[in-house]
Amino acid sequence: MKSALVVCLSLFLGLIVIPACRTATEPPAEPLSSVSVIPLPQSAKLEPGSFTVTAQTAIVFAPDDESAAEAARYLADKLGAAAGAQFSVTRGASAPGPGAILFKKTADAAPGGESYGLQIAADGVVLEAASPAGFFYGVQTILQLLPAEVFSGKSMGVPLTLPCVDIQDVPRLPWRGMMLDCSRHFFPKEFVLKYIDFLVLHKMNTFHWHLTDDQGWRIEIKKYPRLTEVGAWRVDREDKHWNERPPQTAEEKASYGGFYTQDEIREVIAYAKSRFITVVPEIEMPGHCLSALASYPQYSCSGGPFTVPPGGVWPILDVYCPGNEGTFGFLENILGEVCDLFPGEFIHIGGDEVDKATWKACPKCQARIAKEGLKDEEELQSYFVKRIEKFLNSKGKKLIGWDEILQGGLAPNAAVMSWRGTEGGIAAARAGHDVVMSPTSHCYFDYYQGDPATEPLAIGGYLPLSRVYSFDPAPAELTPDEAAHIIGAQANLWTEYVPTTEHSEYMTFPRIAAIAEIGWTAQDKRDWTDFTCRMDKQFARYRRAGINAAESAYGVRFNPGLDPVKQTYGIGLETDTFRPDIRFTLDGSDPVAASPAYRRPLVPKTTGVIKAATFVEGRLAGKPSEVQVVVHRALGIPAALAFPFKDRYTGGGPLALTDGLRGSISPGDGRWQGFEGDDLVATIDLKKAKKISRVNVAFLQRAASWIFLPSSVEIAVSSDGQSFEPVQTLTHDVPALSPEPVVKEFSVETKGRKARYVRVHARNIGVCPDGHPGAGDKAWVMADEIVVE
Ligand code: TNX
Repeated sequence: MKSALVVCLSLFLGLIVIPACRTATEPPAEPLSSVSVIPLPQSAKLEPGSFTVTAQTAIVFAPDDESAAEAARYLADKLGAAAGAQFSVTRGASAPGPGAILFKKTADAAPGGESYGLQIAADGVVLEAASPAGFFYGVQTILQLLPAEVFSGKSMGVPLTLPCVDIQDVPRLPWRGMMLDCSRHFFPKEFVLKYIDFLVLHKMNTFHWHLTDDQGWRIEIKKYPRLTEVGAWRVDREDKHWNERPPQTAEEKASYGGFYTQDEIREVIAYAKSRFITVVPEIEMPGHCLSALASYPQYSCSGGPFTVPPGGVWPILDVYCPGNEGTFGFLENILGEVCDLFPGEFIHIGGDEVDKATWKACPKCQARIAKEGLKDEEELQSYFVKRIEKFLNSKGKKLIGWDEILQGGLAPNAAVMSWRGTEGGIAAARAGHDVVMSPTSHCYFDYYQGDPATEPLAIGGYLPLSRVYSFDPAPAELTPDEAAHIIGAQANLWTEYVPTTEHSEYMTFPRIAAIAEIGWTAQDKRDWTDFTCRMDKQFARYRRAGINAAESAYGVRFNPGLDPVKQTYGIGLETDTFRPDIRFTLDGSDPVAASPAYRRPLVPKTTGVIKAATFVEGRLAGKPSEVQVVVHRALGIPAALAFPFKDRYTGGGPLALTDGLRGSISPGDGRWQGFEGDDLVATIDLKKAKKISRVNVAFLQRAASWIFLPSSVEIAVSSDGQSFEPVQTLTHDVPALSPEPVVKEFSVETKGRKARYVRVHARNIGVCPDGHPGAGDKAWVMADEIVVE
């Protein structure tokens, strides 16, 4: 084999844990879930035998119980489509004979009324519930127990066989949510209805509809027609990057966008309601409202004029003016119509990211602060939210907002949606307020779900399926009473970088399956390996349903590490899928189904590239990934650090600087290790004195992410680890504010000097320089590898 690397397949075990899961031939080491249902039911006992639905199968519900009728008809429709036959739904206290599906009402509802029980036996099916929602969820489970072909919505000639099983099921949390941002990009009503069915597939019950933001107002308000005549439209700059879109000029007409009429909104709400989904509208205030101010500039501090921005706005300075009494009248009239339209308990009022500088300079806002005896602009925001809350409460509604509504004091009855981490949610729960957890770290579906090099452009971040799944919305530090205030878990699809409906499916799937299971299944019943095992069938359902699900979970990650016993170095290859068939190459070619199969960690002998990909039944799944590997003397020797690296950029942990893997131009690729405000001071102990010819370290500069090259890099060597002899100090002449990202190598010839210890001291520039948006904030210094030759 002609290859840049010679790899011996090392014999060690443990670096890669091959998960134990049920296969046809192998009994599981740990009992895994017996049914392939997502979200996983609280208990499911598989029994021998099966039941096959045929055109003769009767669907029966109790005569005095309408609560099952809808769900029974829904099931009949789905089965009818899958069988190419008509199923009749009849009333009856018991099954007319063997072979029926009986919907049976039970008295004992779990709180929330969403529980159900399902018994499938060879002679029939009994679905028990106390509420229409319980029956509906039971039907969803029946559909998942059938072959995936059922999800195609048409007859595919497969037998409709169900395994015999006894399921008792009840959700963990009462708010299982997905948010769709229809402002940054507008999606037609038809897609919103489809999105509701995506929630149905996963037993989710809350659709958070982000209807207004700077870049578009999407809800018809009868009293203020300009909101949709003006605010729903912007100039089309879709050919440019979101953050590089010039504003509308005087000659231009805004023609890109759209909105939902009140009739359309009622249709969406009714559709959702029949599927036990509550629609929570979000009307953003006091910020993220340029589309409204472009329509009615009198409710801003400056009076405008404004246009609807076609792309990114930062900071959020043009906001509603709480010094102006008219602003409250305007917002209350809007919210009045919103309250009349949406029957749900909660109205989301946004509340995030307001830059208070405008209020600081606004005489009306300052007069309000003085008149109301407020301390500062934070309290002015709190005053604003409290007034809006009073109005919503008067309409019988509850206010929910992003965690910034905690600033200056939380409104008395408000619920909090915690997005900037979980801290806001924890504080609110401790103060007795209800909380929906939705932190960026686990719930932001606009983030990359695979290696950015192989993904469509996204806003940034890195949120693969496994990371979503690892989220527990009930933080350990809460007491049981406090934790009872965590009413929900939700994922958010912001759409700055999501221009089409196809792309929003791609970003939503498969991560929606993980957030759904977080909300539904008890924490102690969730298991990642088991989930990936069930995801195999879930992917098949998505394919049958024609959903554009991302295959990023099949993408291969390179995981360098040390064998826990032998402390030898190797590179594990892993995916977010169950028992992947990974194939790799070392010669730079793309892997094919016949390339060598990955079995155990790879031990590179020479510098080169590894490419790897996953195959499912011989077909490439996801995209091939690749990494540059450098083989050198310090490979696999953890560097001792004088200052710790930060969680945000670990580079993979303690071995990052000597793991052989080079980073890309993207700081979020998982290979760069970052130090915030501190210097990078790393010492490597080669264990015995060795001849060293050169030390090479690369640093990343990306001013837009607060990451700068070090001001200097000093390389020193030592024989005892105590007294170090400087070899050379390097500087550079790259301007700190250069707009393009730069990877710069700092290389020192050591001319065969013998040393046991090598020390790299890279001086952080400390703080972001003048002229930078973060001037004065801590700067990052970032390296991927210390190469010792
Ligand atoms: C922050 S999350 C925002 C949104 C952006 C999102 C992008 C939140 C309450 N505000 O306006 O779309 O980040 O990830």
